[in-house]
Amino acid sequence: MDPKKEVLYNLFPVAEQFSTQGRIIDVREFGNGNINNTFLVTSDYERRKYFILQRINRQVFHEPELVMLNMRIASEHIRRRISQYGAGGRRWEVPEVLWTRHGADHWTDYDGSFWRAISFIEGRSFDIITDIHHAAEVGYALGMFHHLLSNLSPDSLADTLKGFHITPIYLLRYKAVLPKYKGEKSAEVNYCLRFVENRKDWAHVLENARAEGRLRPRPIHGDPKVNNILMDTVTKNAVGIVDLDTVKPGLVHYDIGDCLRSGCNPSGEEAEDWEKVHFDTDLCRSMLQGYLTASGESLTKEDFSYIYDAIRLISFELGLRFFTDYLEGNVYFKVRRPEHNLARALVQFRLTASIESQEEAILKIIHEAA
Ligand code: GN1
Ligand code: MG
Repeated sequence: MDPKKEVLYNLFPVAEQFSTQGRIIDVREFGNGNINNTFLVTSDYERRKYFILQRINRQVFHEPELVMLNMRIASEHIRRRISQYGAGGRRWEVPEVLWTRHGADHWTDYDGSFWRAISFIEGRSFDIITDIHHAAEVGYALGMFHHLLSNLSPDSLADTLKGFHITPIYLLRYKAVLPKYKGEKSAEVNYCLRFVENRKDWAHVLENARAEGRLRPRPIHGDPKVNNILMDTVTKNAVGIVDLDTVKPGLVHYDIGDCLRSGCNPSGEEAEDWEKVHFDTDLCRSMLQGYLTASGESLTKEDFSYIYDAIRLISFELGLRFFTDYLEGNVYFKVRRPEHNLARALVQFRLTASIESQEEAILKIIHEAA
């Protein structure tokens, strides 16, 4: 908890909607999300001292009711499965949707803001991987998530974010935004322009494989980055994966690529010196092994053959998303300064270049893990 953050008394009445027992004593900003606003609520109810309150960004999630439905379907499925078969003998927690005083899974403010609350899971979140064990545990958490949802039909989940992780759609957006950009063509902007230009024809790789029936949709997390995996402070093991807003049907490759691009970048997404960013293959090996330990036999030979592309593509895609948002005037991701999304794009493109320069080594790691 960051004591510098102030108490938000104006949010007490919102938090009270979800606090069916006990009195609210504290509400503060929480975490580093780029889309929604997240708060930690403290109440005097001993059995639920803390919970998480969030305002869903309606510019991004046009149907937040469906986001809640997906979240409930997935988490209830996981909870049922754990109660039947256990969670590999370890502590494993699933975020639980909290009900309002009126028995709903969200509350809409007088100004149209969409609020929801979820249980607080005891554990620590890191923005950057600390060591090989941490890497293995982050991989394990994603593998566990995929394993627990492997018998849930993807058709039971709604598509709450059309085009999410579909790189050709991000490219179309980029092409539409680019001619309207009237800002400076700095060296950094030119680097990004060239970077995208040189890779645009390959960016269809996963969607082509899906269209050809080589890869099939499954329930995915959608955002399994390092700080969405909670770690037990004593055992240093992963205890759960949070942020279930993007749970929907998709390719597990989006998740695997996203987890690896996030975890194997020791400088982190917000690195100051983008030129020092690199992809760490030792972390990659460990994370993949962790993933496969938990995910079981769920990946086919064909699935394995697209893992390298997925790692490269999702890094590139996130760079493209940040860069497009910079060109568009920062309308999607929250920023702390006007050039923030450009800086983030450079980090992801540099990471992509590092992945490309180590293609052989990464392919060998994937081959050995398989
Ligand atoms: C966004 O809001 P947050 O931090 O959970 C984004 C992800 C990106 C991530 C990069 C719905 O997630 O796709 O990978 O930023 N979520 C959405 O940090 O676009
Ligand atoms: Mg998220």
